[in-house]
Amino acid sequence: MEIINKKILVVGMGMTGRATVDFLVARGAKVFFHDDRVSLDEAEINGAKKHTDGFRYDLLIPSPGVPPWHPLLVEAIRSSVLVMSEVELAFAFSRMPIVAITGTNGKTTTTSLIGEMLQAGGKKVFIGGNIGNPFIKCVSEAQDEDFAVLELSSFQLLHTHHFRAAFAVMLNITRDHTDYHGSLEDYSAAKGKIFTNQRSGDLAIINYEDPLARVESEKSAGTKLYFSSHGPVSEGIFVQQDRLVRICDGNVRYSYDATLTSLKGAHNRENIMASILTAEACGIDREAICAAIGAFRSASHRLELFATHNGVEFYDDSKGTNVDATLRAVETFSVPVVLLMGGRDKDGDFARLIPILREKVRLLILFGEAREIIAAKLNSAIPTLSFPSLQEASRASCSAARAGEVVLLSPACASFDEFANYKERGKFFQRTIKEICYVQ
Ligand code: UMA
Repeated sequence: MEIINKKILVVGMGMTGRATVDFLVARGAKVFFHDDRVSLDEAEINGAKKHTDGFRYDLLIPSPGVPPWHPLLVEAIRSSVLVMSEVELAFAFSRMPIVAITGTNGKTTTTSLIGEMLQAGGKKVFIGGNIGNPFIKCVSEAQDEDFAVLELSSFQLLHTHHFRAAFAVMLNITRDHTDYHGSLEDYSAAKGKIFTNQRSGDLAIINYEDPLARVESEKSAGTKLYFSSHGPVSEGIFVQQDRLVRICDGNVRYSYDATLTSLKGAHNRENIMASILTAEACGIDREAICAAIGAFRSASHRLELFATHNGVEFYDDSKGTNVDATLRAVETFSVPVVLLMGGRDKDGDFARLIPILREKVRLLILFGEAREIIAAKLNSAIPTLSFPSLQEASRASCSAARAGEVVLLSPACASFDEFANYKERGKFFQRTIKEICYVQ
């Protein structure tokens, strides 16, 4: 791809936009930037000039968080200007096989675990993408890694054209980000782009139990392997009691011990199975795979047990930003739960939670902008308290929880009404709970 002297507009000056500007400026492009943040008043950032209305450019690169209905994107597409994501740009310059992971939930855990399995098997890897390390940084450097392992969001896949993953993992597709994509169908189609350019010889790894994942995988011309937490698959891996049973050429070949892991929940078994299939395909032996599973610890803000006080366990699942994630988090507990849910709604189908809330949750504490929307959709299904802020909700959870119960923050909503991102929300929750429990 030729970029010298090309006029390129980069929209959004967050982590992705800045890394993209650095890459393009270093390669001789004429780079311009736009950001809607009013506080950002620099005329130039890292060699890119501020974009002015009416300016004509050859290529537009939107940051992942910039929605497809942003006026600059709409105008670019109307005037037939090429729009591509930073992932597509990086792909054009990449030289190593790509392992790409997408799905509504479990992406970060699976990406990290695959990365650790490959490292345990002696491979050098770049781990990046939505996990918080833009892919473009990888192609800006020496590219001496054996694999690039990329967590990809629907936002990053939407504006890809030629992007091709030698190994593509689809964990699950449930309703999320409809405020951005417009509909579940468009969200699903964006995720499905992970398969679009796969060729024979490439590998697609798919959750057999997820109907949308299977539909999208039809876009792949590669070999298909399946994982299932319910029953046998024709090729791949499935759960049978405490074993993960590997099926090759239609026959049981060997199995892995499913109890090796410290990760909780059926959803994490799915993440582990997807990782095993990927690591095996990348040439990693079973010993290294098992060592990585045993050593792996869940990342911060994902069902993270961070405090125990007066017999109550406190979990931070701030990364649970959609209904399905919250459902999976609540499912993992066998003791009564005091659940904190709320934030900014993304058109969540909260009514889906009613059966699991009735079964597992003794008290629901709603907070933030979405609290009334959620309450209306749940229609008084279980005892509920409601507060404007997470701070008030956290205090109420401490007073209400009894010994032997769990307090769980799993918001099913975005954090942006009160916080910059889910990490800040999780840190705030942990700090608040610790202050109440230990300092009071
Ligand atoms: N901006 C605009 N106009 C808009 C939207 C944003 O100008 O309409 C500007 C903002 O003012 C800001 C910049 O764009 O200056 C932010 O860009 P961004 O939101 O794309 O954020 P980045 O810092 O580039 O981070 C992005 C991903 N963010 C999103 O997808 C929202 C990060 O994923 C990712 O780690 C990073 O790229 C590196 O690849 C975060 C995320 O929340 C963790 N992802 C979603 C999720 O996991 O559910 C998809």
